[in-house]
Amino acid sequence: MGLKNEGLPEVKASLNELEELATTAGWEVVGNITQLLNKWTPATLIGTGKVDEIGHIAADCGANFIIIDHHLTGVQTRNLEEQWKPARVLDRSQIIIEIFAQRARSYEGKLQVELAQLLDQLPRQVGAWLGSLSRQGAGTGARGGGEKAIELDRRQIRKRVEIIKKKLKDVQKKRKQHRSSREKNQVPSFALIGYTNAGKSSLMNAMTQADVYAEDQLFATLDPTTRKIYLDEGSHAVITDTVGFINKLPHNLIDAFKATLEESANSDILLHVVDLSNPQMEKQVEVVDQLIKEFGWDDKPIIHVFNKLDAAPVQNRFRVKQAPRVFTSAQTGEGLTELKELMLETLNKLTVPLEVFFPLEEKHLFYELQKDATSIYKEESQLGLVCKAQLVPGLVKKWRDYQVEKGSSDV
Ligand SMILES: Nc1nc2c(ncn2[C@@H]2O[C@H](COP(=O)(O)OP(=O)(O)OP(=O)(O)O)[C@@H](O)[C@H]2O)c(=O)[nH]1
Ligand SMILES: [Mg+2]
Repeated sequence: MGLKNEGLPEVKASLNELEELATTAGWEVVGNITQLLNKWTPATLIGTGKVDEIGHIAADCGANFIIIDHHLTGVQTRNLEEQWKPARVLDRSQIIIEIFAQRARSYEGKLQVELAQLLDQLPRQVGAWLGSLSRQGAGTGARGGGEKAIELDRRQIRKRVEIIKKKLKDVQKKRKQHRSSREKNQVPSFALIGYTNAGKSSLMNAMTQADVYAEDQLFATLDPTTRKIYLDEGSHAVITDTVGFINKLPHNLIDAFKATLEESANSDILLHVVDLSNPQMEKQVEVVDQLIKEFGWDDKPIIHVFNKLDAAPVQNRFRVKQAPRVFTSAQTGEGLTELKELMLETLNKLTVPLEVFFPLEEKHLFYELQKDATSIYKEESQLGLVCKAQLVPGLVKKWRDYQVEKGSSDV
């Protein structure tokens, strides 16, 4: 069920996506209903007439779940479930969290999902309890016991939240160690980000010969994966594939998945992957841009990668305004060379050129410089080796003794 006090096309698109989410969760969608509303009814969100109508339709179809494309408070869920039983009621956030729960494979992923579930449960629980009280018209006498029970539940949830947070901290410490060794070695990093199902994992596979799970389903990826990527002879970098975004991504999930998102936060350059074939392309870009801002990633260089070129109507290319950009197909391989060139070019903007000369007896230093450089070329002569490399500014002084002076031409 979709509802909104905005335009109809937006509501329909969002509802289609909700259907996709339900299918992804493994459910069969038997029907959908849309209502445009100017104001909400506090107890049930939608008006009584509509509540009855949906109740009848759901009973006719034998629906087990009714999903509302809007946030529901605990009271509202409770009240609606009462009216629509035996069907259960979920809202958009809950179905997204449900999918994450089904997908989570790693220890860290599972902890993060459980944390999101608990954080989601806390406020709803109180609301639901208050809702049931007001329906029963319970007096203060009845309240005491219920209040204690709810407080006990809440205390237990909070306790569990603390335990999970601590476990997550331990896992994250290990991950940080990995990352800091990478950072010490100054390996430049890219992060694939973007709307779910845009083709991030497919691009990762196509560019690195990795074998990351890529599937036509929302949130196929939950755990981040990092691989080496060769952009050019003598250059080295890593690329991280991570969880996708969606419109109205639940905040509890964002909070719980902070560590996963940090993998992208720590990368030098973002690759914002967009599904060029999706009719909702602009809206999806907007959602991702908004999250980029919210996470404070907007000071990083961003390359826009318009993927699924093979499946997109030709005119979609003309709708694209973002720069720098590249059009790709992870499926056919089209545009991947251009993408790698653009990645290298962007990387080179973050680094500075260095020209050094190694006399014959110190030729082996080339290999050390290679480790520091994001790209390197060499020319051998009888006297030694001239190397042209790109380095992050901080590493240049290490090679000062070998640096070729500007204007000198005696090597
Ligand atoms: N036609 C076409 N399909 C593609 C292309 N790239 C990816 N796909 C398909 O799009 C679907 C989603 O691809 P993924 O790589 O899993 O997408 P993702 O962005 O990693 O998605 P999440 O991990 O769910 O966020 C899969 O069915 C891919 O086969 C492409 O260039 N062309
Ligand atoms: Mg993926």
